[in-house]
Amino acid sequence: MEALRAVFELYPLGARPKPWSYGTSGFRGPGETLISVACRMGPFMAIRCIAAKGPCTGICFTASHNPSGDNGLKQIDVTGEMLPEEWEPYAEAVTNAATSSDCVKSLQDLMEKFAVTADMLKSAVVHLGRDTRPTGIEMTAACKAALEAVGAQVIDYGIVTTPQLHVTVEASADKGADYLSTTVEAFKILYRPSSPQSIPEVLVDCSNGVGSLRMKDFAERLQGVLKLTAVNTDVEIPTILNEKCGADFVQKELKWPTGMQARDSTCCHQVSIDGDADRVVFMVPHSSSPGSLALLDGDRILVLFASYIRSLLDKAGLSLSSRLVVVQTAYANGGSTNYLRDTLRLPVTLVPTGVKYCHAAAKEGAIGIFFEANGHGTVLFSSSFLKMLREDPAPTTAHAQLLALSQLLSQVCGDAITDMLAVEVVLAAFGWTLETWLSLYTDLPSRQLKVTVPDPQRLKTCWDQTRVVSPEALQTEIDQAVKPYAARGPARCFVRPSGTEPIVRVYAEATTREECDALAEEVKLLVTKHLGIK
Ligand code: 16G
Ligand code: MG
Repeated sequence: MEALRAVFELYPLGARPKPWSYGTSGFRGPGETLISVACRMGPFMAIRCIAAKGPCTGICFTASHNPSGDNGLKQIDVTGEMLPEEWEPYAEAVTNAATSSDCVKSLQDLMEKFAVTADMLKSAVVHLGRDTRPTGIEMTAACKAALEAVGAQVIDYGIVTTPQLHVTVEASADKGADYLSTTVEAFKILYRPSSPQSIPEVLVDCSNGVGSLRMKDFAERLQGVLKLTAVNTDVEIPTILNEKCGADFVQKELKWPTGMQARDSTCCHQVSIDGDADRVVFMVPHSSSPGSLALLDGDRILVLFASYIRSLLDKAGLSLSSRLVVVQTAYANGGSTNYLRDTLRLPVTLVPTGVKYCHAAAKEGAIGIFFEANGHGTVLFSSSFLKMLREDPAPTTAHAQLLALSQLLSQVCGDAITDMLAVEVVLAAFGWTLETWLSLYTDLPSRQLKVTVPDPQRLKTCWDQTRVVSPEALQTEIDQAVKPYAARGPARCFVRPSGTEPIVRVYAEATTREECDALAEEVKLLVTKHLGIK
């Protein structure tokens, strides 16, 4: 452990505004402050690999849709899924240890707790990957140095999308499959356009991030099947990453990303993915507001996938609606939840914000579909359901299609590119245009606001984040504020501390845009009244 301590000395804990906190999806902050975190998390993930008896774990250095100066770590467990929540406090203890010796001690405590010896660490394997941010190079180097100091094996994939690294870890554990070949083959089985003329060109805004590299691979492999054109692919100029482009920009600003504009949607589908390619949204020209766009977000992708899977199950003669689990968060637009419940007859399981909660809930089903409104999501198929499909003595085409869908869609995290391909599969199967898809239901007007308060984490909510638990009086006053709006139609409002920014978020839905704005502003004032103004 002396060698490890010496490496930690090279990458000391830098200045940081406050102690590191794991957050919604892993450590995130200004890139240069994360070098020591990357260094420390290397041996940490080696310990996790041995403790969980896996062939390997992984770390992807990415800050997703954040500005290019930020960076982050997405830690991948032995299954290819996210690090289990119980391990988050251990990770925080290691990253916040004051000195190199304290950090070694903290890792040793963890090894003792999980009966991992220094010798065992030599058989650990940790996969590393990074997005296109420049600080990822130094983070990788620091992490590698610490892993080598404990004798663990490092496999560095260089620049990869987050979903791709998740799949390489999963593949070692399970399938041994190749990401591109598996997904492309599955797509070719599933994609059945009614005629060559009906095949749209798919224009993909890649946010000037790592997704552009993978998109080129897919475009090449799908030549003659689907025309994929990547836009915003300049990974050489770091400052333009996520700048006026990408899924987060489009979803929050409701604006066309750089390089895109209203186009005839019958021959051109326009799509936007985020900086690490794990979120996707579709866009269509707004019917009544020339030049602007209507968004086909994660809620609508969920509804589309749920409709498709229902139809495949019917065709396969399998009735499993009770084991078809549909998962949303409180940010899901009420219009989508109503459509799922009333038209598709699928009740929704509500979970806290963050893929880890959605994923865990979706795993409960024979088939579990989850999407956050912001475009994170996938469809999970249980191994027993897949086995049943494979072994059914009277298989139908729908059986094969369900199996192919489980190959196309990531089983370990949301993948923007394969989600996008699956949307094309469903639209072609139903013969739907983007407008038909958009017309399935109407969004309830909604409004999101950020509130800056001295200590956002003082705000505590109930598990699904729909109600404030503390300060208690805040919820009572929010209820009072919502009442007059609810008397005029469906209205709701909730607040929660962000897990990625030092702010509180307010979300309001009401019958008109004006009412949403007014309700959100009222509740914003209540938040500052109870939590103070910064
Ligand atoms: C992260 C989460 C995303 C969540 C968002 C919420 C993952 C991979 N990503 O981006 O699921 O919607 O945080 O951000 O889990 P917030 O806590 O700032 O509202
Ligand atoms: Mg992302």
